[in-house]
Amino acid sequence: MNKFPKNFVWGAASSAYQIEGDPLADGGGKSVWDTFSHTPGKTFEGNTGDTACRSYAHPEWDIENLKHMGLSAYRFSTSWARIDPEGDGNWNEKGLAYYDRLVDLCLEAGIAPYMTLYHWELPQALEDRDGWLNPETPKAFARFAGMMAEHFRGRVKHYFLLNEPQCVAALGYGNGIHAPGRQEPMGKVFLVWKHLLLAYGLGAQAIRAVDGGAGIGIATTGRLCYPETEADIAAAEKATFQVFDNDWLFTHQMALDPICFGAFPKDCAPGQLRDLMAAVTPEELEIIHQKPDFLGFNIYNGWCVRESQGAPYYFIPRYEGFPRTALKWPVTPEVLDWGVAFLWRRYGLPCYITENGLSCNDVVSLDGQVHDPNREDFLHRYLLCLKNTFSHGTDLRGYFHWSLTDNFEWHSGYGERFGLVYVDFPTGTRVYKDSARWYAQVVKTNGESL
Ligand code: GCO
Repeated sequence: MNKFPKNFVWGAASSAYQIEGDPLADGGGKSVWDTFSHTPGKTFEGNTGDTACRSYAHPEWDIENLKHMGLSAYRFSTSWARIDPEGDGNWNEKGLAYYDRLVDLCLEAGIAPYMTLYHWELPQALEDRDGWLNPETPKAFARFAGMMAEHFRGRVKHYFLLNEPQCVAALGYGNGIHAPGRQEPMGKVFLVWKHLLLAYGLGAQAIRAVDGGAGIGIATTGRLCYPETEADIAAAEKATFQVFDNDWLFTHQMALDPICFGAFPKDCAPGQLRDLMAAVTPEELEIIHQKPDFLGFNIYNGWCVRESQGAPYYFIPRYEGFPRTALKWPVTPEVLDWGVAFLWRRYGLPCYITENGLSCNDVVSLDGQVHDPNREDFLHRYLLCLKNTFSHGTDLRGYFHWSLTDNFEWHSGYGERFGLVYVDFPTGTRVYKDSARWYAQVVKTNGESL
C-alpha cells in the first residue's frame, strides 16, 4: 500500500500580485499587471490587484490561515516591481521589508518559506524597454535574484526562480490575454522564451554565487498524459513529450530539457521551431544549463492516451458532460499519478507539486459556512492518485495546493475562487471553507485519512 513519505511537505501556494494589494505603497513600482489590469476590457469586470486579499497590509492573516491547517510550507512570490521599481537595481527597502516580515512570520510559525522570484511581476519600467524581448531583462532579473538570495541567506532555502514561463511567453506575448497583452509572431515569442530561460540560468548562477546552500528550482506547466490502461503507458509517455510546431510552448520539456540537459527536445518535426531552437548558441545554452536542485510542477489536468495502430498514440476525446471545474477545466486525477511519474523518469530530480487545485463557485451559505464539496472530492481523487505515484519510484517531496485563499485570478479577476480560504473582497473577511478542514485532516495524518 503506497504511503506519503514521513517528511512529506504539505503546503499551499499564492503569488504577490494575486494576494497582496497596495502594489504602489511605500515606493512600490508599477508592474505590467498594474498596467494591464487598469486597461479597460482586459480583466473580468475591470478587476485589479489594487486591494486583492490585503496581504501586504496583513501578512499575519496568511500565516494564521496556514497555521490553522497545520501546513508546514508556504509557496509565495516576491514582487520584482515592488522591490525594484525601475528594474535598475535601486532597491526599495520598504518593499523588501514586507518580505522580511513575511519570511520571519513563516519561520516563527515553523512554516518553511518557498520563494518564487518571478510570478509575472515584471516592472513596467522594463516592459517600457521591450520587456522580455530585451536581452538586458534576463540580466536585470539575475541582479534581483542575487540580491534576494544574499538578503534572505539562512532564512530561505528554496527558490523557484520562475513560475510558468509558458504562460509569460504564450499569454503575455503570444495571444495577449495576460500582461503585457502583446500579440507577437512565433519568432518573437521564441525570443521571449529564450530570454526567460536565460533569466533562469543567470539567476541560478547569481544565487549560487552568494548562497551555496540555497535550493534552486523552477515551476513549469504543460501537457501531461496518462494511459487508458497499463498497455498504453509507453504511448502516454511519448504523447507527453512530443513537441509540435503548433504546440510547443505549453510543454514542460521545452523549459526543462535545456535547463537540465543543456539541449532542446530532439523529437521535433522539421519546421520553424526546429530552426529557432537551432539558432540558440552553445554559449546561451551553457548559461541556461544550470541543473536545478528540485523541480516544481503546476498540474491541473491531463490527457488520457491509448496506444493506436498506425499513429504513435491517440488522445482519447472527453465524453460529453465530462467532469469539469467552474473554469471548465477537466477533472483528471490520474495525471497526478502517471504525469508526475513521466516527469520523474525524464529528469530524475526531486520534485514538488507546486500547484494543483480548482476554482469553484463558492459562496458563504446561510449558515455562515462555505461548503465546497466539489473541492473536497477533487482533492480526494487527486491526492489518492498522487499517493500512487510513489509506486513508480517518483521522488516527490511535497504538495502545494493552489491556492491558500481566493485571490485575483489574472484576466478572470475575482470571478474564479481557487482558495481553501474564502475571501470577502469588499471587507477582507476570510472564512475557512469545508475543504480547509478536510485538507487539514489529510495533512495531520500525512495522507492516511485519504
Ligand atoms: C497559473 C498560475 C496561478 C494561477 C492558477 C490558476 O498556473 O496560471 O501559476 O497564478 O492563478 O494556476 O489558474
